[in-house]
Amino acid sequence: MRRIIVVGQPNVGKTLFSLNFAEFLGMHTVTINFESYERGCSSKVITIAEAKSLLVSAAEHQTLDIQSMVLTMPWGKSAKQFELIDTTGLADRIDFEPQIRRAMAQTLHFMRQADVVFHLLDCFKVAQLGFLKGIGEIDYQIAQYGQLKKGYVILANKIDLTQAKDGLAKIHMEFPGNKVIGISALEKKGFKEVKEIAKQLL
Ligand SMILES: Nc1nc2c(ncn2[C@@H]2O[C@H](COP(=O)(O)OP(=O)(O)O)[C@@H](O)[C@H]2O)c(=O)[nH]1
Ligand SMILES: [Mg+2]
Repeated sequence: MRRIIVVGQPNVGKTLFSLNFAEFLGMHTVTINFESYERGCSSKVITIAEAKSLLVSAAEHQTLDIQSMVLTMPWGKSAKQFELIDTTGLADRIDFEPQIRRAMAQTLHFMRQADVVFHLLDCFKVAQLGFLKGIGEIDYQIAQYGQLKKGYVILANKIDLTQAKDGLAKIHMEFPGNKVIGISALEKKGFKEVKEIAKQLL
């Protein structure tokens, strides 16, 4: 089964994107498989609404497990299954917490195994801080690594917030030659385009 991995800095909206994209594809209840160095593997059947209240947070590093779901994409007259993998945020600095360091290493491990990389950036943050501070060294590294994959797409998130469009323009300038889609994980904006590109890449 093909795998799409969702990566980016902490708090860019990876978990909200993953759950709302699952909902956009028609899921109401999902089985989430959790995997971490400390806790091993487990899985949970949960409604998307419950998962959002449990797993999405304004606090950094809410996601310390690899959280994957098997989703279905319409495929001609039938359907195609793929895995969508939500990850721990990658940051420039080396974290003080060993648990966070291990979770980041696990993100890198899963990124190696993925076919397609969805790289989330925060348009609002880039608009506010400028690209020097809003885009991390880690983001340029992810972009470089993404070129080696079957598919690499930048999802410029939080486009619903005021001034975020300035951030989107800056992201387009910083990553020329890459596919960039402006999205709102919160309002499911841009999801139709994300679905179309996912269909091409899977
Ligand atoms: N306004 C807005 N907020 C968002 C959007 N996506 C995520 N958020 C918020 O950003 C915070 C971090 O989201 P989360 O999905 O947990 O980020 P993660 O750490 O990358 O998984 C939460 O408070 C979300 O509600 C978006 O598209 N628009
Ligand atoms: Mg998360």
